[in-house]
Amino acid sequence: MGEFSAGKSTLANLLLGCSASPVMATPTQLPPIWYRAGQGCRYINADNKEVPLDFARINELGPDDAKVVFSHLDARILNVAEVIDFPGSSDPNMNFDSWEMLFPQIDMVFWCTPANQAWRQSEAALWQEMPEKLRTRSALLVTRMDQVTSETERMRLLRRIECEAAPEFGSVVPVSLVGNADGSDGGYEGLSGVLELIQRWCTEIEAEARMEERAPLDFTPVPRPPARTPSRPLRPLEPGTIVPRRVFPASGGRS
Ligand SMILES: Nc1nc2c(ncn2[C@@H]2O[C@H](COP(=O)(O)OP(=O)(O)O)[C@@H](O)[C@H]2O)c(=O)[nH]1
Ligand SMILES: [Mg+2]
Repeated sequence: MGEFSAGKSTLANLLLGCSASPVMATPTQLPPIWYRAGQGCRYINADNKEVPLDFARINELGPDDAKVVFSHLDARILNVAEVIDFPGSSDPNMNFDSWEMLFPQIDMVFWCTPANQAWRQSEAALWQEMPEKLRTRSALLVTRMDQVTSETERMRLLRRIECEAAPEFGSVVPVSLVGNADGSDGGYEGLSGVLELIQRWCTEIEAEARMEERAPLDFTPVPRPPARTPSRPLRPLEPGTIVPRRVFPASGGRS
């Protein structure tokens, strides 16, 4: 998630290991694209019906045509986590209702903010409105760090983000999503940090799912077998039938 041109599709492609998501130079109004393992592509139209789609023609979908596009791919990451590439949150034509429809399905969020205009008021305002469940496992990725050339500028930017945005996220990761052949981390600053977060959160989510699978505690009383009733009714005892051992009749006494 994030605003236009923040690097969302570039990140999706890096995670998927292919150029699946259209990386755009101009604002477009693509619907959320949900990548899943397998083959084929379809979208959910305004009437909630599934319609087959030739992914190459995704640009032809108008903003109100599709609530979400499901694109099935053969990518390693999709065996552990599905990836949703959201449209820019700053798009005035954005259909927020179709976003909200997806929220219950989302386990972790990477919010991309570009270093040159990082964490604008509009982003902060929208993030505040996100449900708590989405914010629990979330990271702010400060993209385009390769374009911040001076160390002073870098320190100043990250200090500001630390104050203004870090408390709202689980993590803040400065990243560069365009490769730099001689750089460490495969040239993509911060990418290994993103992969570690995904791995850690997947492990947590699996552990939570296992706990939920366990039989719930049941506090209803366990039924007891019925009390044994004598086969014939007991006769009432005659007085004096039972003499306590240590009590002797007053007349006789012990010799
Ligand atoms: N230099 C640099 N360019 C980036 C980075 N991330 C994205 N871009 C470029 O920003 C443009 C928009 O990226 P895109 O992924 O389409 O942004 P989206 O609108 O958030 O999906 C593309 O030209 C990308 O190559 C980055 O970390 N560094
Ligand atoms: Mg995009």
